[in-house]
Amino acid sequence: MSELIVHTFDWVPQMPRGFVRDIRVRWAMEEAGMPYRVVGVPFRERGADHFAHQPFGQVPWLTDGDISIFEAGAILLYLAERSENLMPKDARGRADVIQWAFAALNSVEMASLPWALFKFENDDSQTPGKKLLDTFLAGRLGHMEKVLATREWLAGNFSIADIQMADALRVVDSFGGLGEHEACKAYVARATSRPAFVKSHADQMAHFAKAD
Ligand SMILES: N[C@@H](CCC(=O)N[C@@H](CS)C(=O)NCC(=O)O)C(=O)O
Repeated sequence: MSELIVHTFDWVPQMPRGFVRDIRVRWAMEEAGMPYRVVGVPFRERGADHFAHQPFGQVPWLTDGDISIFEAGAILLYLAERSENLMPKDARGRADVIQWAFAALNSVEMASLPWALFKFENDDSQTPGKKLLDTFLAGRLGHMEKVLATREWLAGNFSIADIQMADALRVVDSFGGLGEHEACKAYVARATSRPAFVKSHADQMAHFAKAD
């Protein structure tokens, strides 16, 4: 493996700090004990080189020598192939992690992110569209509550599935949106008290503060 470099913005406004997606990549590499470096790319002026690595002009992307990979979920899978701290090697264990990693993105975050975007905008309107979103999220949380009431981590040991699921739920929790879902709240607290998360979060906050 060559040097792992995670690319994130050189600066972002206060609001998304602590939630910028490079945190998932940092968290995974910290859990795996993989050495890495963080490179900041311009937030305001996104050039052709940025789009060559990340076609939506977003962050993060990871480089590993001449391999460049975008989408936090894809990056986590890429890293997980290299560390059993992130995903087991056996077929059953891998399948379990992969299904939950996708569920985090495509079943839970699909509801939690749009819900959180309204919160980021301080929009507590009760339009029919917003009510639909509240109901959509409540449904997903209800199912996750049952799952998380019976297990510590989603797929046996802690894995990339937990990084994604905990991060997708954490943003809801930060706005008090987990409500009475005690198992979801306990899961987020458990995941975010891991030293790898604590360090990643502190490092991301310091990275953006440096450019203020
Ligand atoms: N699906 C992408 C989403 C990445 C994403 O939303 N990145 C945000 C930062 S958290 C971003 O770059 N926002 C700037 C923009 O969309 O212009 C991933 O998971 O990597």
